[in-house]
Amino acid sequence: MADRAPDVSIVIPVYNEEGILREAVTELRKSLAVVREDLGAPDLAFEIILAENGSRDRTVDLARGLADEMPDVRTFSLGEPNYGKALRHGILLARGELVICDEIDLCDTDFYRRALALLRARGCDLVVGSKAMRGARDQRPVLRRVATRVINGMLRVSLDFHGTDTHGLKAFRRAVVEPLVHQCVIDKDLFASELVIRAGRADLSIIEIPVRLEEKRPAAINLFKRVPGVMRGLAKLTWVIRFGGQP
Ligand SMILES: Nc1nc2c(ncn2[C@@H]2O[C@H](COP(=O)(O)OP(=O)(O)O)[C@@H](O)[C@H]2O)c(=O)[nH]1
Ligand SMILES: [Mg+2]
Repeated sequence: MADRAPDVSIVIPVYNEEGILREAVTELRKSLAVVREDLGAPDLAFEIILAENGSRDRTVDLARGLADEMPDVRTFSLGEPNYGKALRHGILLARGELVICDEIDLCDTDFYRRALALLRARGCDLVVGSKAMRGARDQRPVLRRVATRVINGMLRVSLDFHGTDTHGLKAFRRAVVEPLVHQCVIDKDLFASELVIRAGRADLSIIEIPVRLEEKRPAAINLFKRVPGVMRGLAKLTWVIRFGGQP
């Protein structure tokens, strides 16, 4: 059993999360038992990849401790803070046929259950958890909800994006999405958006499902501090995708 490749890899970028890391991972592993049961797949094997970079608190030590203690947890640490780079590296390390991208303040196993049911029934290649579509319930502060819609609006106008969300929860068939990960050129916050946009343009079969978003703690980085980087990322993304230019 120890050497068996996992069926599903859960990739979670983590940055300065000493306050919730151990509890979140412990809870997540417990909830996975319920997911297996709900899916009628008692043998479904998961791995959890904690993709860290740049933390200045005890996150790295804690993540390593968890990985030593728990056979299904792996971690790596990459240097300067960079959400997209960590997520990308985590996806490329994933061994499961299916991959779930989550966030440590969400660990939304209800999304896992619904997304895995769709993927296992071969209903699609990529499931995007949307905070903004009909049926979603986003309990973040109003400014953050508005920011999500503004970014989506910009992606629609500049890149002809047809969905309602690109950031956050995702699940996909690794063999189909991995080649797109290699094509992505944007890191930081907008890597996930580039991946979803490339998936749409590559005609992958994508299903958005509504999620209920309840964060275990407020976002660590101030929204306004993220604006310049996101705007630069959007400009670069538009240039690269629309005009095929090199960054
Ligand atoms: N590796 C890594 N993870 C990050 C970074 N910034 C945020 N994260 C993680 O990404 C997830 C979402 O971050 P959060 O602060 O809640 O921002 P949100 O996406 O706007 O809600 C959490 O698991 C964070 O620990 C980063 O620079 N590097
Ligand atoms: Mg969050």
